[in-house]
Amino acid sequence: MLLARRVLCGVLLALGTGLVACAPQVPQHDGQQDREQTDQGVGHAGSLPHLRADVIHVLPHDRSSFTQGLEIADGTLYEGTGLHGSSRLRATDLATGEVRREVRLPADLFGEGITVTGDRIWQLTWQEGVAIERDRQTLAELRRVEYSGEGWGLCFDGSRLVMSDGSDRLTFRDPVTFEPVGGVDVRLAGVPAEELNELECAGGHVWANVWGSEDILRIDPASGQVTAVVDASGLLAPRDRAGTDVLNGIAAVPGTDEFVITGKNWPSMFRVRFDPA
Ligand SMILES: [Ca+2]
Repeated sequence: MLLARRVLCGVLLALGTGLVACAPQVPQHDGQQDREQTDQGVGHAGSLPHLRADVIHVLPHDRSSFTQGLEIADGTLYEGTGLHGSSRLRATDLATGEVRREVRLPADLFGEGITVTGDRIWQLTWQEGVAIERDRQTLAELRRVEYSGEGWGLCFDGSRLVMSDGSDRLTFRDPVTFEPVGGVDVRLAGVPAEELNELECAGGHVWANVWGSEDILRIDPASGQVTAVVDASGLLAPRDRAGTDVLNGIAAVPGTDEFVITGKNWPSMFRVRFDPA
C-alpha cells in the first residue's frame, strides 16, 4: 500500500486537494525488522500496465536468510544476505537446492545487493560504503572498493552495473572499476518512485522491488520511467508470515520469461511469470 498511497497522495496534492491523510510516513531503514506487511498492491497508476505474479512452482528457502540480493547464472542461484554478524553469500544449485559454497562477511559488514559480472561477483554493503569483488567460483574476496552513500540493490545489464540506494535514484557504474558513470531518477506517473531495493537487469529493463511493499517496478533505464507495476502480494500464505520480513529478492531465470522471488526470512521462493492482471 505504501507505493499506491504515495502515488495517490502525489496526485491529490498535485490537484490541490486534501481529502485524504497524506502525512509522510517515516520509513524504517532497510535493516529493521518490519513485521507488518499490509501492502495491497498498486493499481492506480493511470494507464500503466499492471501485472501480477503467477506462481509456477514453489521452492524452499532458508528461513535464516535475511535476503538482500538474488541472481541466477548457469543454473546456480546466488544469494547475498544481510545483518551485522550473519551476512553471507551463498551459491546454491537451482535445481536441487544443494548449497555448493558459502562465505561469511566480517561482523562489521552488513551485506546487501549482489550481481554476477562474468567470473566475478560484486556484493554491496548497506552503510559501510564498501563493495566487495569476489571470485565467482570460490566466492573468495578479491578486493574492496569504496563508494559514497548507502548500498541496497545491484544488477548488471551486460555493460553497466545498476545500483539502488533506497531512494528514487539508480546509479550506473563501471563493472570493473565500480566508478559511477551516470544515473537516472525513477518516476512512476510523474512521481518519484523511492525505496527502490533489490534489482534485476532483464530483457532491457531494470526490475526493482520496492522496500516495504510487495510491488515490483519495471523501469526503462534510459528514461527512468516506470513502464509496468507488478503486484506480487499474496505470494506468502498468511500461515507462513510469522517471523518473516519484507519481500526482497528478484532473480530472472535465464532463457525464460520467469523470475524467482523471495523475501527476508521467507520459508519459500516463488518461481513466477509476470502476466497481465
Ligand atoms: Ca537480483
